[in-house]
Amino acid sequence: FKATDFNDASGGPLYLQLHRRIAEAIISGRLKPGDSLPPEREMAAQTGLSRVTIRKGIEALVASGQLVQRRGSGTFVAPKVERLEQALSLLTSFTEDMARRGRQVESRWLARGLHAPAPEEVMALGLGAGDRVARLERVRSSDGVPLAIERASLPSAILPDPEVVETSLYGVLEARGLRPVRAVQRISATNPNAKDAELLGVGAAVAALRIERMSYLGTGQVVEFTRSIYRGDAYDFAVELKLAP
Ligand code: 16G
Repeated sequence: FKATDFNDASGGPLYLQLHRRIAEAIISGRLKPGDSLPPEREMAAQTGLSRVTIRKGIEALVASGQLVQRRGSGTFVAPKVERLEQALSLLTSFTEDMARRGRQVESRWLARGLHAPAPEEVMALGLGAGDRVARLERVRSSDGVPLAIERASLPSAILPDPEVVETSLYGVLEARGLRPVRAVQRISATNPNAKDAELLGVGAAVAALRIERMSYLGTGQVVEFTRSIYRGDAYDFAVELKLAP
């Protein structure tokens, strides 16, 4: 961009002109997924716009997910994510889903430990007085792209040692004969909050899916109560429907 790109008089507010220019460059492919934008002060020098105007012009593109900002390393054109089709009728784990697609799994731990349960967890897990809860909170990525944030709560009777879970929770449960065999899931539309948007590397104005899963052993005992935020631009959930009886 150069100073002559921006017209004070007729083109509307300068930050919107910048916003439009960047959006056009992304659509036309002149800026490609993963490309970095020059630092704010460099853009200001190139365009003659103030740093405040530059920041404002970029802000809305970050909120809409077209640009991503990584603390300390700058502003980038959002990487293109490949959409994944996820069957809704099978009780699988994230690790299994990705392995089936031949993809690598990475988990970034946000929290993993035993806690006194919150009222919501007591109710969901049917905990007794004095029972503890194992909490596993992680950003789940595949091939370097964050796809979901999962916050799982399990009765400590099921998982007394949450720190043993390194990669697959269902893997650990399976080895102990505690793999859930049934689950109920609820999916609803949401926008991620600012913190979750940053963890997922998306803008806070993008669409996301909130998924709650309650899973059970064959005996009916609750195994997990998991609340997740899945990226709306990365997932298609698909299910086969049958004629109602
Ligand atoms: C899935 C489940 C989650 C479960 C996790 C275990 C949803 C929508 N999905 O992602 O409830 O805790 O698998 O995965 O909640 P893991 O065995 O790879 O740790």
